Amino acid sequence: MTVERTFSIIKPDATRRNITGKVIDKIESAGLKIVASKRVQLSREQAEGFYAAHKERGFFKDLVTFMISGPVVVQVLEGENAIAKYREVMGATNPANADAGTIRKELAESIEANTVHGSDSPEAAQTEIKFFFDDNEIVG
Ligand code: RTP
Ligand code: MG
Repeated sequence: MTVERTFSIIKPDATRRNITGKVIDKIESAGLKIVASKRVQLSREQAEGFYAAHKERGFFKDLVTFMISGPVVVQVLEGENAIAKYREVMGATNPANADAGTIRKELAESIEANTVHGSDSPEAAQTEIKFFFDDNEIVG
């Protein structure tokens, strides 16, 4: 059994629609434990830094503009195989392709306004957690 931590963002489409609780319910129902959480307004510089790996992609500018369009909730999730498990709970990037029962199938608006972010590897999880949280803000 591998207990891991992953990094989650509840995106501006969810805070705007006041459905962060529905997202959190999906996370907790899957057995993932929220060990850190805060609501923040990202600056353009922060969002560009966070998504630096995507900066050559055609959707980069729109993605950054969307991610700063309102507050987000950043969280650290802990559990067995948390990284892969959360990606499953999230569903496919495009909600049209997401499986039934996933966050994106049930709640997302579009391929861009897709409600949640989750780390896609252990390396990304570590970098992304450090981007937003000090060790003393994470209580396991
Ligand atoms: P995330 O990083 O947010 O967890 O999502 P992901 O791995 O499923 O998707 P990724 O390919 O990493 O893309 C990052 C975010 O960019 C937006 N996106 N827009 N307009 C488009 O074609 C497009 N493609 C991706 C989405 O918000 C996606 O989550
Ligand atoms: Mg990604």
